[in-house]
Amino acid sequence: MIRKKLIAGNWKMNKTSADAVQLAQDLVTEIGKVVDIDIVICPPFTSLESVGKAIDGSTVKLGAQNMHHEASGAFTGEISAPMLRAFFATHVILGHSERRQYFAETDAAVNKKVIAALKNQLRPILCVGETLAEREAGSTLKVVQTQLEAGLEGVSKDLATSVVIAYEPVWAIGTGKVATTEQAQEVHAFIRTLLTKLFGEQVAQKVRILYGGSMKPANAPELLAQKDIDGGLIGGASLETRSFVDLVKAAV
Ligand code: 3PY
Repeated sequence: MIRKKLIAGNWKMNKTSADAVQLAQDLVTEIGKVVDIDIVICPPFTSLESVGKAIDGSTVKLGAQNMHHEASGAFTGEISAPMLRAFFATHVILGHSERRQYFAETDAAVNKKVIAALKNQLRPILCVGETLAEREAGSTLKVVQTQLEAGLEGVSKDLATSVVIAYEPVWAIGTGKVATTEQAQEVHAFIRTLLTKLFGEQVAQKVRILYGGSMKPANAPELLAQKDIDGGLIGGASLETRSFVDLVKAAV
C-alpha cells in the first residue's frame, strides 16, 4: 500500500494576518502546484480566511489548530467545525500536546472533537505522544495506546481513513530534540498495529501517521524513509518559506 505523504505546518500562535498571507503567497509560488504529496498549512484562526484566499487555486490545503465539538452556542472564544468549513478548511489539528498541557484537554474532549470534525467533513489530525517522564518510566506505548483508543472511540471503519494520526513525543516539541528514527518508527508501527486491531488491516494501511516534534529539512529524509512514517506535522520549521519548502521537497 502506497500512502500519499502529507506535510502539515502547525503555525501555532504566530503571525499576524498580513504576515500569514505573505508566507502563504510565498508557499504558493514555490510549492503551490505539488500534487505528489498533500500539503496543509494551519494558521491561527485570525488568518484562516485570508490564508484560505491566498492559497485558493493552488494544491495547498487549509487546516485549523483546534475547534469546539459543538456546532454553535454559548462557548465564548471558541470556533466550531461549520465555521472552519465556511473558510474551506479541510483539516483540523486535535489534541495537540500543548492543548492537553496548557488547556487541560482530556482524551474524552479530544474524542468529541474528532467525532464532530468527521461529521463536518473535516479530516482530524489527532495528536498523541508521551512526555519525557512517561518515556523514561517505560510507558510510551501505553500512553500512546490510551490516547489513540480514547481519541478514536466511536469512529466508524468507513470514516477512519479520513483520520490522520500525528505521533508527537512531547519531549521533542520545541526543544530541538528529535526522536531517533528507530524510536519514531517503533511507535508508528505500534500505532499501525493498534489501528489494525480497531479497524482491520485494509483501513490501517490507508491511515497516514505523521511524525511531529522538531522535524526539520536536515532530519526529514531519514524520518520520512521509515516504513510507517507518512509525513510530518511541522512546528517551527513551518514558519519560514525556505525550511517548509525544503521539508516538502524531502517528502516528494
Ligand atoms: C512541533 O514540531 O513543535 C510541533 O509541535 C508540531 O505540531
